[in-house]
Amino acid sequence: MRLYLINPSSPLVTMVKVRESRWNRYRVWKPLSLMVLAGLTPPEWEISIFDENLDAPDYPTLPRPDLVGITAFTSQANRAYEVAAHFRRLGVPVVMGGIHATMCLDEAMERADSVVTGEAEDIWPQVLEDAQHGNLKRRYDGGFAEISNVPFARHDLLATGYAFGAIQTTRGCPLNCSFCSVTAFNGARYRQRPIPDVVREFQAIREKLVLIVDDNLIGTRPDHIARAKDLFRAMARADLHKQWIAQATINFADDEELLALAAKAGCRGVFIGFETPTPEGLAELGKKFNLVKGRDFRASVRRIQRHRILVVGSFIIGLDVDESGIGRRIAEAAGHYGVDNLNALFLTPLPGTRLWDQMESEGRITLHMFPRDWAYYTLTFPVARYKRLSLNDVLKEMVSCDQRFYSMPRILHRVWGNLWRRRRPLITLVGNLSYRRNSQLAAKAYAKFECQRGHRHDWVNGMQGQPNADISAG
Ligand code: B12
Ligand code: SF4
Repeated sequence: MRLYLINPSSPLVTMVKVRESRWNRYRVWKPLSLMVLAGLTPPEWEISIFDENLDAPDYPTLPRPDLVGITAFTSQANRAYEVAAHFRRLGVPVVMGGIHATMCLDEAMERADSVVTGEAEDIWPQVLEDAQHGNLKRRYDGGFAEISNVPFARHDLLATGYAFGAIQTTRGCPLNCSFCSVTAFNGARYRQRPIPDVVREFQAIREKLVLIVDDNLIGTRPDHIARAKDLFRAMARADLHKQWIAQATINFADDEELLALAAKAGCRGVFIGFETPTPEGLAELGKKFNLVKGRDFRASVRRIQRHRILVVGSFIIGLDVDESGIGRRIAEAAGHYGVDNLNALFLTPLPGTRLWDQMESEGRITLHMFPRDWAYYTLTFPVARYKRLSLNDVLKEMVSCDQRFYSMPRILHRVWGNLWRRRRPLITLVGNLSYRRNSQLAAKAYAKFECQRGHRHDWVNGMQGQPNADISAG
C-alpha cells in the first residue's frame, strides 16, 4: 500500500522564493505533523512525504498512491484543495487533517473523501485500516490525544534540504489568547511527553539545529517549570550536541536556574509573544499573563540574553486600541526591551479563535471569499476592518514599524552590542538582514495588495499553486 503525505505550498514561502537561494533553507520548516503521521503508520505502508515548500513534485509522473493525506494551516487551504482535487480525479482517496480542516470542517469535507479533526495519534491507525478495507469514513475525530506513549516522528523521512530538524515535547496552552487557535485545537491542559522519549527522539534527529515546536516549552505553573528543568538536565546529560530554538512566555526570564539549564541543553534562541506595548492592548487580547504587576520587559530580555540566548519578540498591529503611531511605538518598545529581532504581524481572525467569533459577529472580516481568501491568512495581510485604522493606515503602520526597527543604523547598533557582549553577533546580523529583506518584500506585496484590491482575485490566483499550477488542469 502506497501512502503520500503532502504539505501544500505556503503563500509565505512562495513569496520568498525558497528555491532561489541557499539561505532560504533557513526559511522552510519541516512539517512535523506529517512526520508524526508517518511514525504512526504501520510498516505495510510505503510512505512518501512531499513538502511543496521545498520541492515541486510532478504528481502526474509519480506512481499512483493508494491513499493521500494532506495537512494544511489555513493559509495553505487553497493549495491543499487543488492537490486533493488532482488525486480525487484519479480516483485516489484523499484524507485531510490538521488545524484548518479541524476549524473549517464543512469546507474541508466538501473537498476531501475523509477529514480527521483534532490530533491524529489515537485515530490514524484506524483511518489506515479502514482505507485498506475500502471502508474510509467521511469523518474521524482524534480529539486531544494521549501523548505519554507515542511512536517517534519519522526523522529519517525528509532527512535533507532543511536547516532545522523539528520536535515536539508538550501540547496545549491554558492561556487562550483571543487571536490564537492553540487552546481551541490542542486544549487548555498542558500535556507533556515523557522526558526519556523526548531525549531519545532528539537523538534520532540528524540536523544540528532544531526547532522545538511547542507553543510554550516551559509552561506556566511551577510544576511545568520543574518539568522543563528536568528535561533540560536530561538533554544536557545526553550530550546531544544540538542547538535549538523554541517558543516561550516571558516567565522564562524569571528563573536563573531554568535559563542556565536551557542554555546548557543547547537553547540558542527564544520566540516570545509580547504582542503589544500597552496594558489595554494586552487586556484586549486576553494575554493577561504579560500583565503581571511590576514586570520589567527590558530586564527580563536582558536576563535571557545573558545566557547567550537570542530573543525574537512578536507584536501584533491592528488591535481595537491601536491608533496612528502604533507602528513606531512598537518598534520603540521592541528596541527598548532590547530584543534581537522583531516580528510584527497583523491582527488576524483565524477560524476557531475567539477573535474570529467577535470579528465575524461585528461584520469586520473583509476578506471573506473562502476558500480563496484563505491565502491572505498568513498574518502578513490585513484581512479585517480595524477599529481606529483604515486599511491604508494599518499598512503604513506596519511599514513604519519594520522600517524603524530594521533601519541599517539600528541593525548595526544591535550587532555591535552583541559583538561587544560576545552574544552571537553573526547570527544577529544574518537574522536582522533576513527580517529586513522580508519586510521589504512585504512592503512591495502591500503596495500590490492595495492597488489590486479591485481585481484581487487575479492576484490571489497569482499567489497560489506556483509550484504546480499545471496539475489542477490534469
Ligand atoms: C511549528 C509552527 C510553525 C512553523 C511551521 C512548520 C511546518 N512546516 O509545519 C512555522 C514557524 C514556519 C510556522 C509558520 C506559520 N504559522 Co505556525 N505554528 C506552528 C506551531 C507552533 C506548531 C505546529 C506543529 O508542528 N505542531 C506539531 C504537530 C505534530 O501537530 P499538528 O501540526 O497539529 O499535527 C497534528 C494534528 O493537527 C493532525 N494532523 C495534522 N495534519 C494532518 C493531516 C492528516 C491527513 C491527518 C489525518 C492529521 C493531521 O495530526 C498531527 C498529530 O496529532 C502551531 C501551533 C500548534 N500548536 O499547532 C502554529 C500554528 C499552526 N501556526 C499558525 C500560523 C498562523 C502560522 C503563520 C501564518 C504565522 C506567520 N505569519 O508566521 C505561518 C504560516 C506558515 C504556512 N505554512 O503557511 C497558526 C495556524 C492557525 C491556522 N488556522 O492556520 C497556529 C495554530 C498557531 C496559532 N497561533 O494559532 N508555524
Ligand atoms: S498565544 Fe501563546 S500564550 Fe496565548 S494561547 Fe496561544 S500559545 Fe497560549
